[in-house]
Amino acid sequence: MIRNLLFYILLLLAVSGLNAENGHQLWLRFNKTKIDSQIFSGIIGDKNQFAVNEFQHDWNEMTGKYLPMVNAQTDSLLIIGTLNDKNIRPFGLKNELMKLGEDGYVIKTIHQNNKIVTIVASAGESGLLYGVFHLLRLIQIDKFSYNIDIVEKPSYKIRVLDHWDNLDGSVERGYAGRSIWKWDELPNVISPLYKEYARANASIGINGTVLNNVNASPKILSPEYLQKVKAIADQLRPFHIKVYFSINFASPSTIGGLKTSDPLDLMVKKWWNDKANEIYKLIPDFGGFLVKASSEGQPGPQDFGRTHADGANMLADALKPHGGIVMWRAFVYSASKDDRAKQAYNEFVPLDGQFKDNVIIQVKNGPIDFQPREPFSPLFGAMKKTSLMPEVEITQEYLGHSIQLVYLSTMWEEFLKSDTYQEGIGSTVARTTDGSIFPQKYTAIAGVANIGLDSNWCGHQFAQANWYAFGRLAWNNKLTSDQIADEWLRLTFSPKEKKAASFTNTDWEKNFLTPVKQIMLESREAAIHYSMPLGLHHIFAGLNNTHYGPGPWWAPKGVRVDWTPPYYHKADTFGIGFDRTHSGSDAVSQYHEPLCSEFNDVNTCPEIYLLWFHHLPWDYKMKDGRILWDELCYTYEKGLNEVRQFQKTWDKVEPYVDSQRFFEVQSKLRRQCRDAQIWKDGCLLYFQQFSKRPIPYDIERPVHDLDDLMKIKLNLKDHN
Ligand code: BDP
Repeated sequence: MIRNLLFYILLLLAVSGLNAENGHQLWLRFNKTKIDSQIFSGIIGDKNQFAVNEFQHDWNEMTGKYLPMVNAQTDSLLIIGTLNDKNIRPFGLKNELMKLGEDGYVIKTIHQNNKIVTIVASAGESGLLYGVFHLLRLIQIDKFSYNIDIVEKPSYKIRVLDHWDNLDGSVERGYAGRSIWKWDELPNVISPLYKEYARANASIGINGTVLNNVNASPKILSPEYLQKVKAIADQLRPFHIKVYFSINFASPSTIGGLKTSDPLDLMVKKWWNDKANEIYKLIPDFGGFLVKASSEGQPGPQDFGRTHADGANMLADALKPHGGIVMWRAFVYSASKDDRAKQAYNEFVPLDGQFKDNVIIQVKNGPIDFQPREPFSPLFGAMKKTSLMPEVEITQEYLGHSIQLVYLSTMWEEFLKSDTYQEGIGSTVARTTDGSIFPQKYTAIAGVANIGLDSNWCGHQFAQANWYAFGRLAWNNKLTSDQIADEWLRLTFSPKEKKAASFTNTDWEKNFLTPVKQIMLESREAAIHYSMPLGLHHIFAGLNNTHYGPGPWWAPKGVRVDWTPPYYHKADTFGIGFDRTHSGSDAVSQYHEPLCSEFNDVNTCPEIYLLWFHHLPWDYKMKDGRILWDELCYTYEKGLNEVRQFQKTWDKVEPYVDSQRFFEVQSKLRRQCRDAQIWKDGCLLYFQQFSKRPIPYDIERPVHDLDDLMKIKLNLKDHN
């Protein structure tokens, strides 16, 4: 009996050992990357320096030993230090490093008297850590050489993850399990995850964390919770990550005992000033507040007849003496008759120039709400005397949760490179926000985190790539999605890890890297094809407000119209699409020329935005000669086929991936295919009621009935 038990325990251990590759190490898989330990023979650096220790730790994982600390030159020496370090000073880098700022760094190899010296140097401690991670990355992916000359400076000064985590442990729009912040246990119990999280972020240059949901509980400002925040801040600080939190604008009255939260009230101002003092006493490097106010039912200055500027400036004044900032969100819209896409611009542009210099307006990439594809928000470049920061959504609220493989870097790249024309050709969103065009005291970018307690952090192995890509683009907004995917795949599925004897690096690149990278690069476009092609947007099922499956039909009586899909697609017997031209809602006028005319004219409007800006007849002739209805059908079909192709491609890479991650991704792709079919069938059968045209006969017939689909509630629980 006992023997049997032992046998089963051993078997279980063996099996779990074989399958233990859960992806928890993210892209930091040093212990799995065996490298040539001859690259360096010794290191000069301060033993107490955090970056030096990080290097030694990871080097040890890769080679099995620490690099010997030496005093004098050896054959291939590594020197790590800041500009004031006596070992760095002789290289005469001071001016260069000063220009790169605290976070910037250089990595150079210098050939001196037959010796090779590699240096990692920076003006600040943070830059040194980023430089070390960059060097490690190069070593990990075999891109290190003795002819290296790297100079890096981040595109944005502030690079934050916004956690939509609630204080009860749930995560709004989170698909990777519960919150990693264990509020109940804090400050007494410190989860080891906090440090792991901080290290992962530092490795890609993220330097800020907003701990809680923008729909904020006032409780975060209570003395009890401030102690918890302090405990987290203490864990993140060594990794140069500042803590921020979202505040509830009504806090002075809800927890402060005041009669009002009017931003112009003297008692209210005093309350916030006192609160800021209390916070900074505990957390001297506290980053500041993120504020969702007068938006989707959240309290705000408009409750008291005040403007966004009044509200933001009052908080900015409280934080200013401590060096803190206010990230004030422009995600505002009401149930008014006006087109939702126009409202943020209309509210904020008139306030340009009225905000204090430590306020940054946080603007979502598109004018509606993180849809699979939107044109950029016209606010970018339009507020010339106010700092703006882009907000993108890493968590896949509208792009398949953690069920679907959708690589978002291509979406952000498209957005950052969009030309606003506001200050002439080349006024891209990136350049209007990173200080290249407007003199901004602070530059920043935010991504809504996709992190939770799931063992792989993000719910889907490939969702890790979105966290990675956000960090890399925040660091360098000129990187391409191809470069980022390449880097991430090499780090995360290193060829060194599996069956090393049975395939060469070239095999791996040909049979794994190339096809899988292609899946990643095509995945967002495929998701658009099978869900909301040609400029369609927000046609999700309203059921439980999940934003997962299709629901172009969803419009129950009594629900605000701008929360129902027909408001957005406007399908009728004439045609489909939202008329935002001069003769419609005139949203086009919010774009600078030549975009305004280009979007307004159906002949020049890019087809990817066609139904975003135009309501067109079903038989409208597309550029390829098809009528609009047919084009819609072919595009949905194309999207479904693309996912099927992803499935086939993934199945072929099995020899190159550990079994756990292989099967996890495989089963999620299977589900993605089923759901893409539901999107295709649901949307085509529904829109067909208006178009009254056949689905072109060379297209695969729908396999579902519309009636069934209208009742279906995709069982998200299975995969979340
Ligand atoms: C929407 C989400 C909602 C958020 C809101 C926001 O559905 O959960 O609270 O954005 O950004 O996309 O404030």
